[in-house]
Amino acid sequence: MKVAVITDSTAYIPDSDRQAQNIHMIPLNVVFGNDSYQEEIDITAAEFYQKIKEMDQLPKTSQPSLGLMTEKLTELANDYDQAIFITLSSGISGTYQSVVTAQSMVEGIEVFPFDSEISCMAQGFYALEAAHMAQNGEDAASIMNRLNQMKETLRAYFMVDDLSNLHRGGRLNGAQALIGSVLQVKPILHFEDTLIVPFEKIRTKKKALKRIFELFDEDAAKGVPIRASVIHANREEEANEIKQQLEEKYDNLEIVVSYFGPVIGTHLGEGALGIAWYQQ
Ligand code: MYR
Repeated sequence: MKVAVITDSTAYIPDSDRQAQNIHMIPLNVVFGNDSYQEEIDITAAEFYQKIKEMDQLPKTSQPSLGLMTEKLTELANDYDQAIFITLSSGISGTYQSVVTAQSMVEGIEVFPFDSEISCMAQGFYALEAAHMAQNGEDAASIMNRLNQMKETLRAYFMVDDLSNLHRGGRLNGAQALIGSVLQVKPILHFEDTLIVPFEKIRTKKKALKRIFELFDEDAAKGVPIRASVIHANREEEANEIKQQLEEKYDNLEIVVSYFGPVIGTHLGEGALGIAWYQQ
């Protein structure tokens, strides 16, 4: 069985790693007025954060077209028997549902949609693991089993500088818990049942980060091997410092810095920061 691994662009796996691991990618779009850009292809994260400083109107985002998906899957059918398609959370984008639709439209390849119920490098962890297993000759069923097993320990917490982008884009659930103080608090956010919800209401970014460290410690202190990512929206220096701090504290940790690219950055805004991890 030859298994292809595809993920959407919001996993933000750098192109060189995608090439090296043979991970296929379908881009989501970021739309400025009448101009639509396929992220990671037409626009980089750095260009995006520069562009939003120059524009007075915020961009919008859209999922990949069904046509693009069926075209890609049809192309993969030439070389592969099965395809695992790992998407961002079905609660924040229609991408997963489109894969489910595309699955019945293509012939010659068995498609396995996987709802990561998260996004960014946390989603990337699933794609990297799937690619590693596919290279070792595992079939789609055993890869799907492993991905579901990973879900049990995968955790991600993040915070934004300003909640209004998330709120405006309709991606913040349970916002009533924050009413009265929406713009003053720095809540820690996380995913619950595919949706973004506040995890804890905290007043300052410093305290929120300290709390995320405590949550991380609940798992890392057990001594089990942890794979993690610090994810930032144009805050690379800060992300590198956090990575270094965690590396100095734990020797059971494999950690990388990753980023919130254009599509996710549209909803979180510049300055967002998060940590995602799972027990290997
Ligand atoms: C679309 O237009 O289909 C894409 C919508 C993307 C919404 C993104 C909301 C923020 C996600 C934060 C992920 C944090 C992961 C650690």
